[in-house]
Amino acid sequence: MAKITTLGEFIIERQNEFKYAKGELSNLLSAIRLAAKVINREVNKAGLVYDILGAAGTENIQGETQQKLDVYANDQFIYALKARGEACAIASEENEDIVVFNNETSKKGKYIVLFDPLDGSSNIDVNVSIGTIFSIYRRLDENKPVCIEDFLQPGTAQVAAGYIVYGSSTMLVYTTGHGVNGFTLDPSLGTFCLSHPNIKIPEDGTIYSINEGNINQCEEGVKKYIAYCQEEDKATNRPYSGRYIGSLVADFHRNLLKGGIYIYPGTKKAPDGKLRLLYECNPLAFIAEQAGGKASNGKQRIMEIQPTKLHQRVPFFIGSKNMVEKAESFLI
Ligand code: AHM
Ligand code: MG
Repeated sequence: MAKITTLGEFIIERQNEFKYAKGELSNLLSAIRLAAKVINREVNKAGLVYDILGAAGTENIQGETQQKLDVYANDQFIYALKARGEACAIASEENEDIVVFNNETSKKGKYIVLFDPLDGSSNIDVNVSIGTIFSIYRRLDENKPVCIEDFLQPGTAQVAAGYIVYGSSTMLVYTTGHGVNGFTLDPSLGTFCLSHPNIKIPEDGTIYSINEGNINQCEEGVKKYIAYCQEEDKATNRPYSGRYIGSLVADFHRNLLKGGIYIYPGTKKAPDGKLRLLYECNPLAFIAEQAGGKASNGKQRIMEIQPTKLHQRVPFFIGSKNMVEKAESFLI
């Protein structure tokens, strides 16, 4: 039988790659994987337990209806991170402001964590893949109370980032800046096992992912790039295939493994697009770059954007290096 490497073993094996205290990252990731397993358990019951389905009757600060599972997943992340003491505060898509942990174990925590606890949650009720995205930073000054500035660091300052995709199987993919590795949850063991070591995104791909319903709302450059994707040209394998699940994590994950580009551009109605820089775009950009891909807002590298607010949105072009560069060449 082939030797299984669990996520826990892998983290310990690779902890020398982490430039700060070794156990800290291990504790943080251990909190995240525990929350992921608990969320996975609930996500898997979504079709069975009728009262998990449907709206919780509350709205998050962006005016979107929260699903019960969004709230549940958010709580699980907060409980797990608070219990370990490495994180002193978090920010989440589901909370308007940062949440500071004032318990004794967490006060001195050196890290802050941003996450989207359940992304693509409109897909929950229809049994389509959803995901969790997380991003970890070192706080700026341990001797000062944690504040919003700790969260407004550019993506280049991330110390680790990852996502969990709850799909036909559940996978956790993460990076600490030394490549990207993927782990599949073995439900019989309840353990994430290394299944995708050292993931590299193909430099070129043949998949484009965009909500084409919005195409008339997009700037000319985006329209022209999509027309380019659809054009016939044998030499460059065009037309490309359009694939859009409507769950960022799942769309990104497919393109990461197969090669492709995901685009959520600015539109007339929403010039900055829909996706949030801090807990959706930056973590996936870190993973894409570590896998050899690219992420941009069309003009600038995502990870170099200086954030100005917690829930900032940004146009997003991510995936295979040559595809992102080609898309950028159409934008003025
Ligand atoms: P959410 O964070 O409210 O779930 O929204 C983010 C999701 C992404 O997962 C997905 O790619 C996108 O919204 C789909 O949006 P649209 O329906 O406008 O194409
Ligand atoms: Mg989201």
